Amino acid sequence: MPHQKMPKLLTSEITPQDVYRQRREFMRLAAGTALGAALPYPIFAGEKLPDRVKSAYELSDKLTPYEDVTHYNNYYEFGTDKESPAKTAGSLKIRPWTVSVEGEVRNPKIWDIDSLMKLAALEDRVYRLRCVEAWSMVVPWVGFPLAELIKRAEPTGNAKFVEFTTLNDSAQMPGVNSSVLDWPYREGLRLDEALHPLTLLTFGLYGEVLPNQNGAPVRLVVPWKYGFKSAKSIVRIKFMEQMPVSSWMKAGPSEYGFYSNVNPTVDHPRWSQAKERRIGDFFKRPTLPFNGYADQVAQLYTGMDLQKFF
Ligand SMILES: Nc1nc2c(c(=O)[nH]1)N[C@H]1C(S)=C(S)[C@@H](COP(=O)(O)O)O[C@H]1N2
Ligand SMILES: [Mo]
Repeated sequence: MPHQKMPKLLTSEITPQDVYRQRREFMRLAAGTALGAALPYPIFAGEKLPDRVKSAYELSDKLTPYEDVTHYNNYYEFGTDKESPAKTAGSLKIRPWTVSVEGEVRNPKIWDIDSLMKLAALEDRVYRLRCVEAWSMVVPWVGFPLAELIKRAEPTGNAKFVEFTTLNDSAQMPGVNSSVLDWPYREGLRLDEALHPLTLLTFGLYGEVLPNQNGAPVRLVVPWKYGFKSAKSIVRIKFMEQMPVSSWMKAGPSEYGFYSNVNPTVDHPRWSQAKERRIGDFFKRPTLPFNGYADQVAQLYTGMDLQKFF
């Protein structure tokens, strides 16, 4: 590509975020020359996350390449096709960012994202992500158990469920002008699911800060449930007595239940859930109950009819 010209930015297009990013880049270069100077905490996509403790959840599955994990996405706030988020999510401003922890808790708190990231030791955790559309990936996420945050919030005896809400800003998210879902994107878990050690509050993947299209600056990963339970770019975590109604339940109550545990024996009304295609594979493989995490999570549902509570 010889002589390809870089588009020149109009002054009006330079956002405070661009200025901030430039200043950080400058600080980083300066810190590199002054031995021992502390580097700014990583916040932008592609920056390396600091040292992480070894995960207790090793998987032997082959990792899905970084390129696929970051260019084949579901993030309807940035369009409904899989290629769109990687192209358009650059408009999401990830600083300043706060996450409000509220509702049925003794310690409600508005967390600044940087303090939240430093709350507990980050871990690398390889998890399967399985979409309801029958494709799956294996992703090395970086985060810490959501339970760490929940403990600090001290849920009251009335807290039975947790609701997660995504940012809803049409200035940054072109997709929310469409009525494909009821915005803001909302998802929910039962409190014991949210407290399960597999449930990850996620800040990165492949050892780096999350790209915007994967849900920067903080998202959920619930590996035994269909991908849509793992809400991206979270601004609110609310503890409730009543079961929250998620955006997908609202969009199609007969198609998307509250639990949404990966279950090869419960079909989506319009297609089978018995098999899945690992991104990059040619042949489909059988889908495993609870996405392969039955040993860890099946006991959360003893006595429940999972055909009814799908
Ligand atoms: N806010 C928000 N979160 C979301 C979605 C979305 O459209 N908006 N899509 C969900 C779906 S359907 C899937 S499969 C996963 C995809 O995550 P990934 O793009 O990081 O692979 O994100 C989930 N979280
Ligand atoms: Mo999905």
